[in-house]
Amino acid sequence: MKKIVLAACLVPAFSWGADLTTTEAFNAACKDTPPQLSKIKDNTGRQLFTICQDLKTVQQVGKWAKSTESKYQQASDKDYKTIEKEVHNEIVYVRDQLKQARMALEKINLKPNEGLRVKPSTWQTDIDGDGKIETWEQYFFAVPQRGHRPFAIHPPENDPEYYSREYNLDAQFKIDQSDILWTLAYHHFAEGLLELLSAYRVDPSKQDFSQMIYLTDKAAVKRAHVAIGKGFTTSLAMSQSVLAETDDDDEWIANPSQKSTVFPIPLEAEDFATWQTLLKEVIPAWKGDTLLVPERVDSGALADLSELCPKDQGLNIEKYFSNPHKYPVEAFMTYQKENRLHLPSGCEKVTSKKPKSGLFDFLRTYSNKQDSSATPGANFIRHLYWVN
Ligand SMILES: [Ca+2]
Ligand SMILES: [Ca+2]
Repeated sequence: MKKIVLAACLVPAFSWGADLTTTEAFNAACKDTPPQLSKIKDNTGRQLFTICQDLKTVQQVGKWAKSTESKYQQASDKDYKTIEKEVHNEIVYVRDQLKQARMALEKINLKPNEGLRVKPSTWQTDIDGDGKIETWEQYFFAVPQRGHRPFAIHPPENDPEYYSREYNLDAQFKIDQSDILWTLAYHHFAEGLLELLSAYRVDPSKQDFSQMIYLTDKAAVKRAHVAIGKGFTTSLAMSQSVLAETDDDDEWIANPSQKSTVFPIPLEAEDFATWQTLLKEVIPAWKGDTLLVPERVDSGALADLSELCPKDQGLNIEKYFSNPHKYPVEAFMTYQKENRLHLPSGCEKVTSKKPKSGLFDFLRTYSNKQDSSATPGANFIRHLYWVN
């Protein structure tokens, strides 16, 4: 979440020269930025709009989470319907807010020197609306130290020493078009995920567990498919844009020859190659141009996917999203019976026009490489959350 939020809030600026490198500039900028995207006419304003719009979303979620936490802990079974509705409404709200920021980002095409200089550790605000800025709020947007680290998720820390040790509190950089694409890809993914969540509702009073989660908005599933697809193509365009950069000027995400960067994960040429190869498999599979036919494997995460569809068929992801299950849990519940996920609406015969995707081949080769040695590029997928 923090990752998406940082991505979301990455874009700032003042055409009159006030960069977002102090808390005062940040607060003033978000106070002055018009809330309507239609009133904004230039790239500086759009960068600013995105960052302030995402800040507002983060604050709304923070406040909502704080106000509902104790209420939900005390809730009884009969309150469940109300809670379910409130959570659904919050998902829809956040989706619509993110959409505004995404639309601003899509309009940005930065020329040299139009990008803002930003220092995220100075973006300090009261996120949960209790009138205080606690340590976790102070450093919510701060950038972790650059270096290789294991992936970890933990609740926000409130210890100032943790931030001085693990974070680069001096990190600042100048936004360029690659960074806009980096941020945009996260917005597409987040919007797609929220579209998907918004499409389903939960009815715990259902006796049949497999029907507890049910589809109510088929069009939202389609929109989710489109948004996530745009996330993949934007991510590929971003990797190409980063590799094409020849300057080395206070970078955010950087190619191997750029040394002036505060991006938390160092990326080598092999990482870019792995990333692009992966996306070049994922994009046609996502669009339904290739079909997913898992390799038979004996162990590991892919073993459970040995079969998605009947013999000689593969999963067409696009088709599945166009005609999604009314009760998605059923797909898993029938797994025991059919010995594969129950995805009849997405299965299709493999033909020369709809060939088998190379995605599972790639993933198997990749995971073998990762097991056998510390090959450069082999750790890349672990860092995907930083490069979307
Ligand atoms: Ca607070
Ligand atoms: Ca750059």
